[in-house]
Amino acid sequence: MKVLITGALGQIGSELTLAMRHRYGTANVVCSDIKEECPPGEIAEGVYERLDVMDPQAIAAAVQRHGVTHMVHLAALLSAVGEARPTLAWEINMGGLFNALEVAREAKAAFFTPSSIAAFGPGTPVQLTPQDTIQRPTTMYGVTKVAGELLCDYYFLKYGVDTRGVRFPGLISYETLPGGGTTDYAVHIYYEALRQGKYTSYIDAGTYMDMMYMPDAIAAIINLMEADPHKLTHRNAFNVTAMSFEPEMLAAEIRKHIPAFTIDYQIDPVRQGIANSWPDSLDDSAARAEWGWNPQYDLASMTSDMLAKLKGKL
Ligand code: AKB
Repeated sequence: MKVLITGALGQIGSELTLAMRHRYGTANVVCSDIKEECPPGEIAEGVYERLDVMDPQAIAAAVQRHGVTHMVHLAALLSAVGEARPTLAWEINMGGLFNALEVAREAKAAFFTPSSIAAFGPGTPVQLTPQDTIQRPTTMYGVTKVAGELLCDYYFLKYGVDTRGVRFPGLISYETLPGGGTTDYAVHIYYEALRQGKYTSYIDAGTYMDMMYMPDAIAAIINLMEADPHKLTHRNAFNVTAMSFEPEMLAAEIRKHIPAFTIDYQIDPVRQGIANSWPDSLDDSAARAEWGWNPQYDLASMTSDMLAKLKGKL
């Protein structure tokens, strides 16, 4: 197994690279990103390729050079940045995905790329959103995620590329900050709780979204990639979730560790509008049945761990 991860210096990739190197061997996981240099640290101990996913020849050359058998395509713009720069979001999210899929087809490489809760829209059932349901998102990010799911299915059905994906909720982690998503508040709140003892949320009280702690997200990617293909009825992409909460619930959980913590609100209409268009909670029973999805962290255990880890870091 030789894995190439694109966008590997981002929030997911920086942790996935290390987890995969631990599991498959440092020499077997190529970290790639658009950044010129890999920042110093543990991730720099393995192979680094500077790779622009808009350059198909460069992706193909890297895949050939390293004898890649599995690709994890993470390079993408998130929802809030996507609304600010929709043309760029379309170009990178769809153009980059198409380029990467073409390389996977030529190289006969297995392929994982994440979708998102953003693949749903206002017409989707809000509670326990089913695996197979209406997908009419109203954000450019969401449009690229639905189109991406369809494109991955197409490459599987037409060319036999082993494409797999999950619809990630908001991901919470302490290693690398998320960049430009709607759910980012649920990461920033922990930093500000420790730094300032208070947080001003751009997402309103009462706005529920699905969330997940990064160790579960990493396990989801690895477990789905390793799953027996004969057991997969679905492929692109599985609903996965670990918890659903709104800002007041998160603040109350933080208060169990930092009793003086306070939250107030200054709503960002763009990100609030995006959040309002997404489900409150997903039904992830297909992932549980087909490849054994079973998240380990809930809001309480995630909050204890986040605060402990971040305290050390800050
Ligand atoms: C975002 O908020 O854009 C992402 C996502 C849910 O895909 N975290």
